[in-house]
Amino acid sequence: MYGFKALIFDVDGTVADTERDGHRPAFNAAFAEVGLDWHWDASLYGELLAVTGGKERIRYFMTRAGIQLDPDRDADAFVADLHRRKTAHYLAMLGRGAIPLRAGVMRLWKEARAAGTRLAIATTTTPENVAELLAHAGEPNLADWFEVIAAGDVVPAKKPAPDIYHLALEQLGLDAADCIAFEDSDNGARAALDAGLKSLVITTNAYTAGQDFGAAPLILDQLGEPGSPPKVKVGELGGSDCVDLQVLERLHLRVRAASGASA
Ligand code: XBP
Ligand code: MG
Repeated sequence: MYGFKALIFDVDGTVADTERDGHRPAFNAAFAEVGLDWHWDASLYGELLAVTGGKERIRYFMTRAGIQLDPDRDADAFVADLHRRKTAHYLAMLGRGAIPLRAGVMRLWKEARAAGTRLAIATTTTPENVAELLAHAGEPNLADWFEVIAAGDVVPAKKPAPDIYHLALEQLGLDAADCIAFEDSDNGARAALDAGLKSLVITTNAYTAGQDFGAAPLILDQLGEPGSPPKVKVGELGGSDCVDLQVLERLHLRVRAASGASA
């Protein structure tokens, strides 16, 4: 039996490396589809990731590029249409199985499930994107493993606001102190920490490796697999060679001890 009750996973950049080779080409395909000469290369996209949410990112790009629509054009409708088209391209890519899960994710989910640990998702992307990613991850009915999937426009404010984590905790009926969160970005880390999720594991990726993750107690380049350990930046694996439930138990106990809570 473990001291924590649930694991809450971010999706983009954490569960799968979706941004550079998934969302970005899908945005570009949507721009081309409507005859826009916009193109987000990998480096520009890295800058645009400062803003979470696909619609919000399109607006941010337009502001940065000084792009103004004809005054008689409905900007919300324009952005919503572009985002709908982008989502269609992204779903098609997922449907082709183009984006695998990151190393260690499926293993840890299986370990958690076998141990009776509850699983949840808290992400900025749309619920359809989550469903399609899970549907092509190689396990039948994988989405059913998750008691809660909190995703997309269901909350007033997106990460770094803690709203989506508050919603996931509320739907789990759990306190933040009883959960461990998994994130990849500075925006995500702030959202989790501001929701009280101090037991936070960061797995960085090419876009987030240099970011500031605040008080996150465990920062690595991946979750790792037995025999293929992750690079640990902050924290320790304490004898395990990948992030497993024993590592999470030690992390959780350390965090609870540090916050003066009894084990
Ligand atoms: C990261 C995001 C998302 C995606 C694009 O989500 O900021 O907006 O970049 O997805 P996460 P949408 O919280 O999982 O890291 O276009 O569906 O918003
Ligand atoms: Mg993320």
